[in-house]
Amino acid sequence: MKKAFFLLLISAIIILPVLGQKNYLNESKADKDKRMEWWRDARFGMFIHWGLYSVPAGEWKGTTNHAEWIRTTAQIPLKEYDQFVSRFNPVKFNAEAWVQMAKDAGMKYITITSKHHDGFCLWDSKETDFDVMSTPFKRDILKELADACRKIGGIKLCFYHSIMDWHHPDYSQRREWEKDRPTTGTNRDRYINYMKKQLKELVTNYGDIGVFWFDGEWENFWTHEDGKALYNYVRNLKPDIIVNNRVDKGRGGMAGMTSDGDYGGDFGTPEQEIPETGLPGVDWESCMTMNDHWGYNKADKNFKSTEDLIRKLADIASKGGNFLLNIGPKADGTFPQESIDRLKEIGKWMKANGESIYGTSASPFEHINWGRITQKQTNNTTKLYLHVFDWPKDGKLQLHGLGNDPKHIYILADNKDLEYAKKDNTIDIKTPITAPDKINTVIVVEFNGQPIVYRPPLINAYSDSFIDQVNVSLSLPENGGDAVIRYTSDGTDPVISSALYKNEIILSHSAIIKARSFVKGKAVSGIVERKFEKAEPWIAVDLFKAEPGLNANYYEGEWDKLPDFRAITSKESGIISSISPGKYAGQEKYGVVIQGYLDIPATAMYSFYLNSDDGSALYIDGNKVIDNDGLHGMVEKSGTAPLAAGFHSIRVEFFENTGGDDVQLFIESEKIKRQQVPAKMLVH
Ligand code: H79
Repeated sequence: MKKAFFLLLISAIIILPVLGQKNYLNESKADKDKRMEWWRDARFGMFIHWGLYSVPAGEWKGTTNHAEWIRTTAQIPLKEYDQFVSRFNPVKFNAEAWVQMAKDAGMKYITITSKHHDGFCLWDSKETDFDVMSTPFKRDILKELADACRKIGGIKLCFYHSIMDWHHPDYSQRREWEKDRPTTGTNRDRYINYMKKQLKELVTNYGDIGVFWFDGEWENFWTHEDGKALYNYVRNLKPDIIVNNRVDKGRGGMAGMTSDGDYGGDFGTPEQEIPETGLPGVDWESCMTMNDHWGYNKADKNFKSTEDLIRKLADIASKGGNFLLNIGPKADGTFPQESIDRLKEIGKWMKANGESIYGTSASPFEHINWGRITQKQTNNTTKLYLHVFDWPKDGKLQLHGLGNDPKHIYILADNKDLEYAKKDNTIDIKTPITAPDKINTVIVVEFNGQPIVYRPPLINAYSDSFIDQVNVSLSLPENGGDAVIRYTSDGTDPVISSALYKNEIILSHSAIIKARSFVKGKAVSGIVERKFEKAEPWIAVDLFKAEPGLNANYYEGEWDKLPDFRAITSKESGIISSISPGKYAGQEKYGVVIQGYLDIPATAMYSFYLNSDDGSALYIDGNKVIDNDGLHGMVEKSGTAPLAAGFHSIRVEFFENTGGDDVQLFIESEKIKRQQVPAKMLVH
């Protein structure tokens, strides 16, 4: 004992100072809160996707649906792609103008691509010539932005840095179609070192960097161990830096939140989507394009309206998240005019209403039908900010479920007081007949102390359908005051004489649970309900012989939805060990039908998640479980199936038109953590 302790002590004394490396993966909540403070207050940032790909502007040999992925989506050989280096000359680039536009829009940080997947570096890097100094422009873009941020003030500079790299030879994973880049002699440690040295340049030479925003972590090249190590590496370089969850392997698809487990990363990264609800205590940032591409695409005029963007910002803030809104600058160094216009309009709204966004936290209310709510506490008062999207036509806005009285209600933009009356638990606010702001008028409801908010209870259960029985628990949301829960299971509305909830409800028959909060014998919330259905498990089949893998049949053709594959002759077939595009990966205009059996370990309700770009469908035992058809980017759809233990026939149909191509299937049950359907479950 003593000896072991002594050895431990000695090694700690010797090794720790030598390496000087601290483990930040078990940081205390207090330390993290301190580090995240500026970021949580900021709520709104600008994403910038800029690089060589702005030169082709989305067009390659007549196809126009490309952007920052163009090298892969148009399958451009490296030698040809490298020629953009001599054509990158953004003479109109003006760092101060960019920073000023972000600031005037009400944004608090800029996250720019120091390096995207193509591997091109926007700064003067000692580690590579594939950087801006090799272009005719020869100016360190990140340096100029860093200087501009310092000069103008109020904007933190952050870097997006791709782990995946389609240029560096030692990033040894290749695109399927890339036959001219052999991987012999590659060395993954050398690549990781390259990345580390570059990250060191970025934190050392560009002022006070706020965030490292990693991406491209999903390929097999990158491991969970790599993720944890890189997280610690950059935290050791700059202890107060904030790092997104894509540094490690914990993110769940495009929904972007980190799965349970010991993963590195400080915030979740939903991409092109806004979560249904926020999660208490979880930091996240939705990143989104203004049109349909991240990098500049000259043909893409599908810009979201200013109304949509302002409401998305309020929606995100009302759920406790940040909004990272993207700009794809042009090859001449200017922003697209459509983006400039929208930034200006958002800025106008933010100037009058920013207080309802910055430093706010998630709404204490459930769904509100006229808009969203954010809140902020200062000293002894709490302000609720009502973001009214749908202005009341009858001059009366209602807020339900309040246990105490406000002290003051007014319109944020002009400080105009509004009259109100409170009866039972509802406030009626007298509103002008026309909306002061057609997009989003913010009304402030101010309280001494905190508002008491009575919300409907939560109905918690693993899933809505079950095989033998389901355990249902009811709970009150936070700050529910002195409310109790009453419920019914016979379809009637809960009243004061309905059952008082005490213990978990165990259902063994189909039923509708309805629940409601009560205070002092009076209903104080709306009613929530959830329907639970008992299902018969689909019976398993006997297999005489089961070989590993599934049969894949490959088809060629151009479709915009799944064709009737049974009516077409397949070009090729083979066995694959996962649901994937198989040997056609990276190609265009093809379809794959994957068939065989799922070896289900135990009788249970299973959830499936089918991700694909473009369309796909999942059939189990001949039933269509998921329809994810149509032309689209990576989209996830889900479905459930009650399955008896044993073999079940599975069929996945998938097609790819142009652009990115992928198909993946995830499985989950009460007992099995969400995961890609493992090879051991797939047989034929
Ligand atoms: O930089 C922009 C895009 O170029 C980049 N992220 C934003 C911020 C991006 N890279 N890839 N994609 C977007 C789409 C990739 C989706 C997938 Fe996956 C990768 C599908 C399957 C692997 C991630 C991991 C989503 C599902 C599993």
